[in-house]
Amino acid sequence: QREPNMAPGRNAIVHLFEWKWNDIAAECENFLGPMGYGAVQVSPVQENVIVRQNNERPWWERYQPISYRLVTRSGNEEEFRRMVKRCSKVGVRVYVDIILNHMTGEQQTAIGTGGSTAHTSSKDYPAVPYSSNNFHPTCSINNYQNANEVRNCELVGLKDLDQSQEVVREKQVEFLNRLVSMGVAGFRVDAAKHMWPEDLRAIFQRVKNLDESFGFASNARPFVYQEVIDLGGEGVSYKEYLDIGRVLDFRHSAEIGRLFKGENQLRWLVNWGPAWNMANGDDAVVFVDNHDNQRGSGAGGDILTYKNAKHYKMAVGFMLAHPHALKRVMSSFAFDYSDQGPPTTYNEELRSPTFNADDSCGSGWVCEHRWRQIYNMVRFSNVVTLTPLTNWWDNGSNQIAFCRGNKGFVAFNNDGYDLDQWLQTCLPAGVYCDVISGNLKDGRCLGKSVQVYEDGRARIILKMNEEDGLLALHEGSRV
Ligand code: AAO
Repeated sequence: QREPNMAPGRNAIVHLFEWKWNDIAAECENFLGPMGYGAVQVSPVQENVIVRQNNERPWWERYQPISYRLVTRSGNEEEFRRMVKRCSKVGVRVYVDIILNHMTGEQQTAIGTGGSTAHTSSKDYPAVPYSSNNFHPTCSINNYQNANEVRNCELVGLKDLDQSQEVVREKQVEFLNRLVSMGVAGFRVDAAKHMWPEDLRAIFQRVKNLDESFGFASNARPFVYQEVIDLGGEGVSYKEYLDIGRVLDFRHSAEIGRLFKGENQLRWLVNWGPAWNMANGDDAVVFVDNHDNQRGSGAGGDILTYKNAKHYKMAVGFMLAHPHALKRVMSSFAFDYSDQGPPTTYNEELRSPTFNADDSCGSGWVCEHRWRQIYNMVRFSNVVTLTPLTNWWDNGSNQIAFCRGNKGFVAFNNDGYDLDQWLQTCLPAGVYCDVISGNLKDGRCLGKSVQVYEDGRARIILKMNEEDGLLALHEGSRV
């Protein structure tokens, strides 16, 4: 189902990668709700196997389920339940990253975050229970041209469940229904590409309607967005999954990275959307980076991340300013190498983020979603919802600008020289605060002020050496 079930006037998802449930609950109340975020994608909720590698716990242990009990380093079932309630109350939906494709990889001693055990070599998972005949025979995925192999063999050695079996479907539907009854609004489907669409369809058809007591419309269906990496030329196409829900569009991530890294000219963005061979807006969830490709795995390459902050903020700002598709903002922990786990305390528990006076995070958390340039563009995207993109302008190179109806205006400069132009902003006359360079606080603009004249035009200046390469004005930023 493609409808995200967000509260009116909201439209961005934030992925709080590896956060604890209690911290997410507080974040919903203190930040996500007030700032207009529509939903939070949380890390996998089901019990996972504990992996120790070079004396640390890699982040990816959470992608190796050992049971469907809700106990992980993010918290236990009670904490999860309370989080969903508290987030829902302040208008923020919760989407869960669900792993239906597989269980763990091969482990000498498999012990889970809730104490469950398994015998991985004999594919025995008593805490579900699953036994060897609930899995596909062992074989590895080498050839992505071959859809049978992609779906019936093991992704990086992870024991591959057979979702065509009624027993497997039953366990998985029960797991999803349990989440729905706790107020969860949707699911990010991990490794959807590695499951048969007809099996996924059968499973999601059996998931119940959303619980009205959490403020959902009656008969609302859970939102589904699926991880189907499709950059073309493989045996599996994202199109096979569109009648189940949306898909995560990896082409968007790759192209927007190239553009704002300066490997492609911004003027080409004039026809951004399906013309770029991306999925239709109504079919897609788009993002600049995700938890895999920000660390170079799962279709990486030209990906922009927090490590390249100026260009990253421009790319995220463009995504949020543009009408195309449903948007997801990444919120990372800082890392130096790809296996590195999240910030922890001395006893291996997840560490809570700390917050600085300027709203940014500390203690190892990057919190891109708390960067002024990003949360103000989330607000921008809420203000301009449903307005068309008009008055496209470019300089024939890497300076571009456009309006969203008569509610918002943005400009970008990725050229090695200043932008200084009289441009049509489409806004009513007045003084507007550029919410990228500073907040509008108690009626005072802490950033650049822009005078819009009677004819809607304004002198727009974005110098090449400014901290940020974009400028944004909107209805709500009028001084
Ligand atoms: C860990 C260890 C493994 C060990 C395993 C089992 O790292 O060494 O064998 O445990 O013990 C995460 C981590 C994995 C980790 C796993 C389990 O990333 O390293 O394995 O947890 O703990 C494919 C899948 C896609 C998947 C992606 C990573 O299609 O579903 O690989 N992403 C999700 C999650 C991810 C998670 C899992 C799935 C598993 O988001 O976090 O793994 O739950 C091609 C294909 C893609 C394929 C990539 C990578 O991409 O198209 O489908 O993604 O290859 O193999 C160009 C091409 C592009 C191509 C790309 C890379 O860009 O255009 O199509 O090159 O070749």
